[in-house]
Amino acid sequence: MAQVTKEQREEVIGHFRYEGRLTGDEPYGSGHINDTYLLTFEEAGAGQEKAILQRMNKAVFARPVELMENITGVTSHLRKKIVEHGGDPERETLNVIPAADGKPYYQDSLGDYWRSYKFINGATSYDKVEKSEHFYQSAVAFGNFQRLLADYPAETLYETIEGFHDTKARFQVFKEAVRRDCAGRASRVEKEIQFVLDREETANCFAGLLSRGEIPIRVTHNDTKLNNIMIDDETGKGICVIDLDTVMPGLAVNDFGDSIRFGASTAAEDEPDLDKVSCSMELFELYAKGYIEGCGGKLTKKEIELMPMGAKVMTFECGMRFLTDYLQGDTYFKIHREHHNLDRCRTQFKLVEDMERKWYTMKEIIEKYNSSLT
Ligand code: ADP
Ligand code: GN1
Ligand code: MG
Repeated sequence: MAQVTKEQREEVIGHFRYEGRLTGDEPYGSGHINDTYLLTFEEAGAGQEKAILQRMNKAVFARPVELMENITGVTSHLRKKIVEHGGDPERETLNVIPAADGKPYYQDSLGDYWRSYKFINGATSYDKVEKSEHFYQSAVAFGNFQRLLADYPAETLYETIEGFHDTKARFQVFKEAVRRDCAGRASRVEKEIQFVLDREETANCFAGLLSRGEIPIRVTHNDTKLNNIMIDDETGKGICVIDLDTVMPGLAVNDFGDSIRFGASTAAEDEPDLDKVSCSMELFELYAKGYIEGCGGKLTKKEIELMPMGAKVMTFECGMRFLTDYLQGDTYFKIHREHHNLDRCRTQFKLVEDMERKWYTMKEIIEKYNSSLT
């Protein structure tokens, strides 16, 4: 997508209902998809107010109006439950700031879609586990999110990205990208291509279980990276689940697995030194414990049993997606250096290998929690 210009942002900011004088406007966060800005406003007597402003990526999200309908539906549902439980709905769920015309988005004169959220003060989104307790608290928060949305009418949610975690279909897209080799890069990543081709069974695993009715479709987040949780600076608790673009019907094991892929790794997602990359069994166990607790009995025994598979499938899928994008010339994920997607792909495959090595340890950990449930 074209870069956002200052003029474009000025137009957009003028079309939201903000109070006070704009004193700050800067790029924010480390997401790979949308363009996020932190806005600061000063109001005489009232002090400083902050807001998040985002340009939605229209190449990735083809129907932003439907997407925002999902988000307003889900956040209203969460707000009601948070209030019922005596929580603070200003901090524990995202709050959409409407545009001047009352809509939850604004379409600018270039055709781009924008939305804005109240800024959650006194909380941090972490790109890496700094304290293991944070990771545990993020698990409880994602589990709670699952529990609070268990009675949300899934059939009213739009599929914002078709087949988002259909790993089986993504495997076919990958093979096609190899065949086309439109960026002329396939010959330099033969090893990585073979790594994917050797694991078709992993790619097909959940499609098979779903078709046999062995696992249920639930309302899921589908992008459960640690940096999509706000951790309270004082209490260290996971207070709010953010980045709701991909909330749609999906699999709880994938939500679990995506968190492990990102947060239980001993290195950053794009670490070039693969010796630093492994899957920590301590963090895996901590997250499993927190997620099962947070879900509050909503998961079936089968879903819990499949948690190691969720971790492996999500890590494999993400590595395959990075490699597909690399082969297609880096058109999907934002990159910040040459071969960035290849570095990302390699960390994911290193993690998959490590999980394969530690398979029985992961199974044992999960079995321990599963057998203690009635
Ligand atoms: P992306 O889809 O690009 O990952 P996110 O919605 O996750 O975008 O936002 C990017 C970053 O902006 C987050 O990781 C977080 O640091 C910050 N952020 C997003 N929404 C809020 C909010 N309401 N309050 C405070 N920070 C936020
Ligand atoms: C993207 O938007 P962000 O950075 O939270 C991607 C996820 C990937 C992740 C890898 C809509 O998430 O699916 O797992 O990058 N989101 C979308 O870091 O494709
Ligand atoms: Mg994000």
